Amino acid sequence: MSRIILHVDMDYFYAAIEEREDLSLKGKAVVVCMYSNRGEEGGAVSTCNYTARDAGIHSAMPCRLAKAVKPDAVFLPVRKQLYSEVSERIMEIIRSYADNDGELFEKLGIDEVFLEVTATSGGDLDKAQQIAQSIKDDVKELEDLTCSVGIGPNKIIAKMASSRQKPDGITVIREDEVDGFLRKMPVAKLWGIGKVTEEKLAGMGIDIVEDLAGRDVQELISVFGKTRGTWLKMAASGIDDDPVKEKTSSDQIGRMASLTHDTRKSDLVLSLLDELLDDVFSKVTARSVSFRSITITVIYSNFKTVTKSHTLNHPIAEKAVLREVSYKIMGELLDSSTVNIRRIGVRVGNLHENKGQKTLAEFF
Ligand code: TTP
Ligand code: CA
Repeated sequence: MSRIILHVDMDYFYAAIEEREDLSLKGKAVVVCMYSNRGEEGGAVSTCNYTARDAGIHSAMPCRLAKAVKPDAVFLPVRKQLYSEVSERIMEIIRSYADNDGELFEKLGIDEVFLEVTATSGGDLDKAQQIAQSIKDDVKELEDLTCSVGIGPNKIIAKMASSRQKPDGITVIREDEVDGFLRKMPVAKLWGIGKVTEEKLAGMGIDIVEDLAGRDVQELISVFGKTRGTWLKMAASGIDDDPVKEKTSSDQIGRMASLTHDTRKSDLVLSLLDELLDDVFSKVTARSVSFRSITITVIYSNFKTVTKSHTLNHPIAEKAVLREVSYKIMGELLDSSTVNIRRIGVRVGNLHENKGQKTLAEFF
C-alpha cells in the first residue's frame, strides 16, 4: 500500500496569532516586524496577514519600505516566546493524529509539520481528507487559528500541495495526479531545490520539472554527485521514500496510546500509563541513556490537548523516579478537568548518554 502523508502549515502564523490576541486588529493590515538593533527603522518584515500581502508587503521586506507601501497598516514587534508556546500546543494536537501512536510525526518548523496517516486512514484518501478536516477543526476550535493541509503519497508532494490552496485549504494529490501536478512546474518550485541548484540546472537548459525528470540520471550525477544527482531525478519524477521521522527523536523517547474507551477513572488511566512507562523505560535502558525531562500529554474526548513537563535537576535513569513524577503530573491533570480522556502519552527528553557509570536499574 502506498503511503499517505499530510503536511500541515499554519496560515500567516505570527500575524494570525497577533490578530487573535487583539480583536481590534480584525480587518486591518497586520505586519509583524523583527526589529534590529537600529530600532524600528532597521527591521525586516517577519510575516504579515493577507490584507497586508494584498498591498504588496511580504516577509523579509524592510519594515521602512512596508510602512511606505501601506502607512495605515499596524506594525507589531515579534513575540517569539508566545508563538513558540502556541506552536507547541498545536503540534501536540496534530501529533495525536499521526500513525504509530504519534510517532510518525516530523516537525519541520515552528508552524509546519508532516504526519503519516496511512494506517489510521486505512490507505483511503477520503478518510485522510476527513483526518485533515478534523485537524483543521481542532486547531480552529482550540487555538482559533487556521491552517492549510497538503495530502500526498510522499513528503515532497504533501509539502508542495499544502501551499496550493492557502489560506484554510486542503489539497489532495493522488498518486496518479503526481505527474500532472509536477510536470510544468518551474524547477525552483520543487521542494529542496534552492537558488544554486536552480542556476546550475538553468545552465543545463533545465527549467521545468519535466525537463529534469527526462534527463539521464548519469548526466545529473556527473554534475551534482551521486546522492544529489539521484535525488534530483527521483524528486522530479515524484518519487520520495524519505520516512516521516522526528528530527529531535534522538533527544526524546516517548509513547502515546488510546484508552479502550474515553474515561477519567484514575485506575484505568494509570494502568495504561504503567504500560507506556514500561515501554519508554525499556527503550531508555536499551539506549543506555539518562533523561532530565518528563512530559505527560493528555488528549481529552473533546480533543483538547494538555501537556505538562517536569525537569529534574540532573539526568537520571531510574524507573521509580519516572513513575513517581509521571503519576504526580497525571494526578494533577486528572484533578484539573472533569472531561473524559481519550489518549495519553509519556515522553522523556533531554537525554544524556550513560558513559561508564552504571545506572541503578542495571543492578536489579
Ligand atoms: P511561513 O510559513 O513561511 O509564513 P506564514 O505562516 O507567515 O504565511 P503562510 O500563510 O504563507 O504560510 O513562515 C512561518 C513563520 O515564520 C511566519 O509566520 C513568520 C516566520 N518567518 C520569519 O520570521 N521570516 C521569514 O522570512 C519567513 C518566511 C517566516
Ligand atoms: Ca505558514
